Amino acid sequence: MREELLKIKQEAEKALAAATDSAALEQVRVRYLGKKGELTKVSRSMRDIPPEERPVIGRLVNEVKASLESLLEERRQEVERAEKERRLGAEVIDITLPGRVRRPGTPHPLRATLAEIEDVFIRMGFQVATGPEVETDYYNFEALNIPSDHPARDMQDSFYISRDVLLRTHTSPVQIRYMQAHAPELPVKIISPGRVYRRDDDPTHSPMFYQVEGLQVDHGITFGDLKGVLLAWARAMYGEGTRIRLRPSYFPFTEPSAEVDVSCTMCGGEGCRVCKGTGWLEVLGAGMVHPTVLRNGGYDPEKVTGFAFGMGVERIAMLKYGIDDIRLFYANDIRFLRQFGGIGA
Ligand code: FA5
Repeated sequence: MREELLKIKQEAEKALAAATDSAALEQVRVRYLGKKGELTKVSRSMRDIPPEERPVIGRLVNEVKASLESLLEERRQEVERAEKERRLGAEVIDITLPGRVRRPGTPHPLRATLAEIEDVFIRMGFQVATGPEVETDYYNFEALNIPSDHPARDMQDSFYISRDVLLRTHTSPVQIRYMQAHAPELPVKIISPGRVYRRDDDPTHSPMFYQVEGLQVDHGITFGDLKGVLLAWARAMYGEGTRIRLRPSYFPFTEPSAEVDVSCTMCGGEGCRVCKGTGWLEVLGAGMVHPTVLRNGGYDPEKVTGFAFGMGVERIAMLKYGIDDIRLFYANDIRFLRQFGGIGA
């Protein structure tokens, strides 16, 4: 029995010395000190030996057990230290790597363009007014001198909610709403930015887009005032050398009416691909407020005159940034959006 115990002790010591990781150590522990391990087996067979030898063998079993346990603990500490060193050695920390920077958001190019447009007009003394996107037929068409059988309605194919309610096709209804709310106050001098909707969908036309309306009504407002305001805006927006050109056009709510072109922002008027060789880019519609519209707004066209204009914000942003597809504004592609301003760009 004694020999057997010493043999177990020697074997276990050898196995402990040979184990080089925690898993191997655990195997050795189970094999010799576990519930079904070699030492336990010896303790169990105590009843087979003569009673007088039991205390001696019992003590020896306990000694072997204590010695193996303390050796196991020693080895465990050594092995864990070695394992930790191996891990640290394999894990190379490069302290020269740049940190992970959290990118701040950037303003959306349309928001940035809108803010710039608003800024220029605010500096010229215009106030910002808004109106609803869900509009009545009366404000969107009738009050603007576009009766239901008027062919001009075809140019603004609309989304109807009911027979008399629709998503507004332009920001011009704000002209009427504002005048009705403020007549007979003078001057009326507002811009009105906002979303508008049409049944359009191609690389340069979106079903939802932004416009900025402008309206100035006062005693003695002339076409010259309109031209001066638009020229000042174009120069603030696109640079001092910018020129504008007005071409006769037609809108039911202005008379006379004009399409306003800006000298090409890409070639400066020489003629290029963007302006299709003409040197000019069409950016907005404008004109002198029609007497009927003034009357519908609550003003006397015999006493006051006014001008109005409406510009497409996407168009202006596309020209400013050289963007050739309007759908990029709404696709939410972070690679596109990150290119505009901000620290994260
Ligand atoms: C109007 O909407 C008039 N209300 C503008 C106006 C106001 C004229 C006041 C006179 C006085 P028009 O339909 O041309 O006009 O649209 C104005 C601008 O909106 C266009 O020059 C264009 O830049 C933009 N636009 C029109 N349809 C779309 C579309 N589907 N997607 C993007 N921009 C558009």
